[in-house]
Amino acid sequence: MAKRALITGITGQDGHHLADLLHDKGYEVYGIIRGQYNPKRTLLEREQPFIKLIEADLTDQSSLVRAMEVAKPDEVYNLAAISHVGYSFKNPQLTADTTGKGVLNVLEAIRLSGGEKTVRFYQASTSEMFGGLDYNRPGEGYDENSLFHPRSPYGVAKLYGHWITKNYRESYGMHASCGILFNHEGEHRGIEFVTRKISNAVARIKLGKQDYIELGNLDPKRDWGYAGDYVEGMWRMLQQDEPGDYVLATGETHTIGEFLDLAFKEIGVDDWKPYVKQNPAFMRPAEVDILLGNPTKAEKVLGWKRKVDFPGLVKLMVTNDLKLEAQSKD
Ligand code: NAP
Ligand code: F7E
Repeated sequence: MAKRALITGITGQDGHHLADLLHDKGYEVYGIIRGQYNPKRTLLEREQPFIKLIEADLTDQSSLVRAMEVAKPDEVYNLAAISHVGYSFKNPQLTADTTGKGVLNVLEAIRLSGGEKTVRFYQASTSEMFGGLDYNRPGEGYDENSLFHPRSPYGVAKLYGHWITKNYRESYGMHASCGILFNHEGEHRGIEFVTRKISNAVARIKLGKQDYIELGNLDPKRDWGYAGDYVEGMWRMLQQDEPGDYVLATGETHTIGEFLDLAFKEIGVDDWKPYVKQNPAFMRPAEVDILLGNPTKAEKVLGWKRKVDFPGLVKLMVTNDLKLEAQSKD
């Protein structure tokens, strides 16, 4: 019989990639969609008609219990969250309710529907829990044993989600795993994140639709990988006999300036400075200066390794946006 998976955050970047991966593996895929009118629904129904959608919200416990009863999943992937760090400073309580307490709501829905011994659970933890203060082992990268020091309401809420997942593993013997994922990007990345904002603007500049791009702090460094590679790691975590925590990262870190270098080179521009303006509106009250991950455990235990490298990622994103922008009128 086909395995059944329930994905929260199905309309997000990772939800898109993971649904495709599980469908290809023969799973029956259920996805939670929120809101009485969700504009992403039409696109999703067109591009991924195999997904069975269930209306629910991470802040509404009863809706999650109903989702469990409808989907009867073998595996639950909790990807839903307020995931934008800048937005979380402006909406900290909503972030706590969704990104933090929402995790508890999903775990309780599994228990209330009798799945605590049978359902395998994945929690989308994040490198933002480390906070980028390089006081652990400078230069070596964060691993599963590094100290946490979140620097945003998002990071703090995710840390609650991380620990409550471990707590349910230890208290109730649940097969509950946390993937501590470093930044991952790609063609389905939201336009509000810096990589997609850049790849989209570069395409528009090339096509004469836009003159420049406004950005915040250009100095932070990120360990950027490709989302398609990372969902494979999520799935592998739930196939292990024992649950656990795993860092997924590339082991390389790059500045936003380096991303701009490669992205503009794709359209034949060597010096991007005339096309970039700095706008303090995109800066954050506290910044995560550097993120670098050490994925050794995932490579050894899960046999996972990223396939797309940094230049390949930038190329993939700019190429995709050039195609989309050439097709769209605005
Ligand atoms: P994303 O594109 O921002 O997607 C977030 C998803 O959460 C969307 O489907 C959104 O639905 C849904 N959502 C938000 N509030 C909800 C609520 N109250 N009830 C139900 N659904 C809700 O995020 P992503 O990049 O795919 O990331 C997936 C997960 O991994 C997130 O938890 C994120 O925090 C975490 N993570 C991401 C990265 C990364 O680099 N991408 C790294 C580490 C961890 P709508 O479409 O309706 O808004
Ligand atoms: O910012 C700087 C910004 O919003 C990256 C989420 O998926 O990864 C993501 O969080 C850097 C930051 O991603 C702009 O200040 C400059 O230093 O693309 P981002 P993020 O904050 O790293 C982690 C791992 C997650 O878990 C999150 O869910 O870029 N930056 N100028 C800018 N950032 C944005 N968004 N927009 C700018 O104009």
